[in-house]
Amino acid sequence: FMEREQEILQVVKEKMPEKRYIHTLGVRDTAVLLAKRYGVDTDAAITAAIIHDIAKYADVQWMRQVVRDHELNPTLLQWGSEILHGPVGAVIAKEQFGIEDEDILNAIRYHTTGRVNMSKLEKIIYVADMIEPNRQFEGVERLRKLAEENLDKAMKACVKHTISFLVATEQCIYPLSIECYNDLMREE
Ligand code: DGI
Ligand code: FE
Ligand code: FE
Repeated sequence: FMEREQEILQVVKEKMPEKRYIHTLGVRDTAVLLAKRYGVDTDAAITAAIIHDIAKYADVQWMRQVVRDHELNPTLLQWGSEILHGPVGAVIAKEQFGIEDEDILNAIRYHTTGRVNMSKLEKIIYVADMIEPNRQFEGVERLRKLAEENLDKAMKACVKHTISFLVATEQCIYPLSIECYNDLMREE
């Protein structure tokens, strides 16, 4: 598996600036820690983590074509690369790397927005993406601490942070992000 990981990382590295690649390695390392902590397969966590941002710097027109060709949700066509890179990344994972595991594909697909009824792996990738060591924002330490204690509480706090950030910066909120937030707030 480690050889496969290095092969994928080599491809991933070429698709992004150095800084994003360092972020990718940070997400991998954090995802491994969380996977061990919460009893999730570490190879699955590594695979999802190293591929999650592969489409981040892809051309938006090309990503829109992927959405059409693969008949992904047509509402995606109204959104930019922030929302497109997850779903398109999952297509690349399947087509280019032959990943068939639906849980891994979902973790990549929903890593930006989250969704209703997320698996443990999906939550781990969402949370690891936000708290990996290179992330610096007000409140990240609290999220890191929560992630060590309780995955669901950490997920809830991370989604709350994302929604608050989007409101504060007057950005549109993708419907799945709102559904994810509602799902988490309804739980307990
Ligand atoms: O790709 P990363 O920067 O590692 O992180 P990400 O994929 O979680 O998020 C990318 C950006 O997308 C980040 O600035 C937050 C933003 N985002 C998350 N949910 C939404 C969103 N942007 C919009 N417009 N709407 C959302 O629902
Ligand atoms: Fe991302
Ligand atoms: Fe990321």
